[in-house]
Amino acid sequence: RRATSGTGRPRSLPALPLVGSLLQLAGHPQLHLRLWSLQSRYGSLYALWMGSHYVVVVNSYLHAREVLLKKGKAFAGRPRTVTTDLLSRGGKDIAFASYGPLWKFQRKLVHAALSMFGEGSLALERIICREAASLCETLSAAQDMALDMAPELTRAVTNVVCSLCFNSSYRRGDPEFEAMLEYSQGIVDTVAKESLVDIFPWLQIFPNKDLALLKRCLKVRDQLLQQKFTEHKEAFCGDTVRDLMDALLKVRFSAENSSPPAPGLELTDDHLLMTVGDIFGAGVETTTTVLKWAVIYLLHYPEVQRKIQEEMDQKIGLARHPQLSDRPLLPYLEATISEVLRIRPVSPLLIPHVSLADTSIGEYSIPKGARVVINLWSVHHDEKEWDRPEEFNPGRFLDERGQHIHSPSPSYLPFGAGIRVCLGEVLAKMELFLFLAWVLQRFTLECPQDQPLPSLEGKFGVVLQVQKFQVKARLRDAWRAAS
Ligand code: HEM
Ligand code: PLO
Repeated sequence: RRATSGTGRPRSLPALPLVGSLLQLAGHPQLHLRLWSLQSRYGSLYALWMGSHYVVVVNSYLHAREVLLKKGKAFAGRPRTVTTDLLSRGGKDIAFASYGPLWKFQRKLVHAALSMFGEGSLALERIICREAASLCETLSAAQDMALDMAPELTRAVTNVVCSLCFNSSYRRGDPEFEAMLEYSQGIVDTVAKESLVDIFPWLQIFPNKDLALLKRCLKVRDQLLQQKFTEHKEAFCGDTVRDLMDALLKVRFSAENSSPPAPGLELTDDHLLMTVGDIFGAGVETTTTVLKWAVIYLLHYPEVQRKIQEEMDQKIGLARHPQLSDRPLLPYLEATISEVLRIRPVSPLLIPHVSLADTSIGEYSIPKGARVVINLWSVHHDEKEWDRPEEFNPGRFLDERGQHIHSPSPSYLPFGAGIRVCLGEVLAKMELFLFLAWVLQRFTLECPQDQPLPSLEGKFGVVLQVQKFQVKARLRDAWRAAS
């Protein structure tokens, strides 16, 4: 037996012909929690059948690291499903495209573009601060009223990615922005959540409410993307690259002028549009979700909010705005962000991986073509690794003196790891830091008096969504006095 192959298959949930193990999963809409609790009966690594698909579920960080890092390439595939194929026009994007030369090329291009416009660039910091200022103005205007912060946070985050992708932004009440909010919600509600059509593709021939909603939303998204694409093609002159769309257009034009085209690396219109669509979609939904979770936890733990504000008062004061170079000065805020990403992982099951060859995880052999689901929820709530995992405690990310941030356990992978690691980690962290610092310097966030604290229970889907809630943003006395 070769060293890479294990001794046997992981233990499997009972499975019936055709439906597989669905009886075990039916009636549990919070799939991450169900897969987490099945560990007690089947161990941390087990298998199940989603219809005819063999799925391996990983719940421990050792196995997760083996899949993502040590054997990253062997597990770099993605499954094709009905909903993600619709979203990405058959895997022409990055996130839902399987491993291959074109996927690698798209990742490299986006990575280069993000480093050019974003990470480490003053221009991006200025854009985020502009949006933070506008968010604070909206909160000021709503002084002491119960406010649904979600659309305000979304607009702030959207404008940052909009600047990066399209060199544009939205004003409050802009109808295009309202349309975007609506279609994106529809997509989040219907895509990649192991719904029945994804398990039984033949179901798509029957009328299906979710699928119809997804198609309707994609039509609106496609119009928006197409319009941006047309505008960019018309304005593109080859010299100035203003945004991600220009950067991709430039690669396209230089490929057209070089003959013969590099084999296997032909970036079609669809590839270009789906790539931008991914960055735009991921850029909006992930960061916004984390900000909402952060606000919810600050409402539940006012002492954490107070500590962040004390740290800010001491290190930055009220006479100037927070900036990125303040990150090392504000370890408690950074620790709070880390703790939010642990306790409510945005992507509780990552995106499923697929084994590209016969391989193994731990002592178990895994056949080529297996879907591998990494349960990040389990990894972030493992009692062997985390002291009282359901307790929100930013302090666990700080050293004894509370001066430096550190990762207390290898069981922490909010952005995944390895060759499929998140492309937006640096950008997301810049935004989370600046938005929260700006808001908390000026306001104390409170739960409106007549309302219960917002729910800490997430709603499973392609991102772990929050339930609707309202906030009262009270201008801090210190800020009022200082200004
Ligand atoms: C993939 C987390 C923000 C772009 C992922 C994955 C995770 C993740 C867990 C899947 C890794 C895997 O399947 O193994 C997060 C979190 C974010 C965030 C927690 C915010 C706090 C962003 C942003 C962008 C982005 C802002 C865009 C600029 C992507 C892309 C992929 C990805 C394109 C797919 C990578 C691939 O399949 O090769 N992210 N993400 N993410 N993320 Fe993020
Ligand atoms: C969010 C809704 C958008 O309208 C389309 C979209 C594109 C990329 C997806 C994103 C959605 C959800 C979060 C995803 C992202 C790619 C990587 C990211 C799945 C569906 C994560 C967290 O893995």
